[in-house]
Amino acid sequence: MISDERPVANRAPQDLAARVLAGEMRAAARAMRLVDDRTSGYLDLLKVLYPHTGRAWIVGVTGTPGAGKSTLTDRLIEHERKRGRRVGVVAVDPTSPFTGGAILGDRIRMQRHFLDPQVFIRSLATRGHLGGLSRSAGDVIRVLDAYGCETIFVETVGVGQDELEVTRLAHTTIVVMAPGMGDDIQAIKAGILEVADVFAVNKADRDGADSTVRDLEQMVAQTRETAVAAASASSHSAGHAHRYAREERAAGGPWEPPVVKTIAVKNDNIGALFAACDAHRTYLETTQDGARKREERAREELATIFRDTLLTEAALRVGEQQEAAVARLLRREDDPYTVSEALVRVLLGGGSA
Ligand SMILES: Nc1nc2c(ncn2[C@@H]2O[C@H](COP(=O)(O)OP(=O)(O)OP(=O)(O)O)[C@@H](O)[C@H]2O)c(=O)[nH]1
Ligand SMILES: [Mg+2]
Repeated sequence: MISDERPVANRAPQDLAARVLAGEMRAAARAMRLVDDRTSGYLDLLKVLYPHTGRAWIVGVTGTPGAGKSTLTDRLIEHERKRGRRVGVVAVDPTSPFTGGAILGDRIRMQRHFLDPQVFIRSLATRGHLGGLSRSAGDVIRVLDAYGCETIFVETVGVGQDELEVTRLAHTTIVVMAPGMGDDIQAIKAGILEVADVFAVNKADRDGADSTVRDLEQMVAQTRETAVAAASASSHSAGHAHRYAREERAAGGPWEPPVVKTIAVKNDNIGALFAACDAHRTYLETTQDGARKREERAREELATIFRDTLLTEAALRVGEQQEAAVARLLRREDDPYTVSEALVRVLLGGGSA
């Protein structure tokens, strides 16, 4: 990777962190590169920054390719800037880091914000992250959060498992669809529906927007009915399902993703989209269901970092033995289950592989 800045490895992480916290843009840029490249000292930097994180509202923008995610994000940035907020953007590029195609496209679509010192845009390639995409994206988001970005947009194409995992970093996720994607709705049902907090049916200036809205609303209703039916089946009591539905509503939950029509290119209905996102934020902050989701996020944050730390440590300690075991597997002298258990024992200091 070509770097346009001086190396940072020799800088004390504390100094860099202090400059990030003071709101120095160049320091934030440097910190993000350090974190993404995992240059030595990056963990110390993250440890110093972490206590200053947790204030940003992280909004995921995902959906099918070309649905208008970047154009919409550009409008949402504008909306937040009008409220005087400092904004961060992490654009996860679906293409190869060598073509730079989509990164360039996103830059062009958001370029009017590039000169605004209160908007920080960072692109991440899908591949080439040592601890996985979602770990890298999470670390970059934490730097933006510490730097003082109040709202952070994360744009991903919701196709692969990696990208879906990145979506889990968000507090509120907008799934962007365009009209005439009936088959896509079927295809994404499994993955994207469960991460959607708000649906945007963008390109509402095109035919078929209303029927896409209907399809999505039907899906949301089906999900609700399934939940009610499940509650009813588990209680075996007549009338429980209705009571369940009533109580859930009275308790303010569960959240049902609203469907909002937008025309990003004409800045049409962006306020309504943002109002839906704001309502979701309030829901997260004020309901029990929201508290559960916050807990789930914290659990996943720790699990991602713990898994990565464990694998890094394991590679250091038993990497060679793991390699040696491959030869034994090839000769069929061993099975991978026994080998893995033995490696874990070595790792925990209780034996040899
Ligand atoms: N007609 C119409 N076109 C739109 C609208 N919003 C975006 N577009 C156009 O759709 C094309 C794709 O928009 P992008 O914002 O790049 O879409 P994207 O989802 O970010 O695309 P990828 O990141 O490549 O997946 C561009 O040519 C936009 O100008 C809209 O509301 N109506
Ligand atoms: Mg885009």
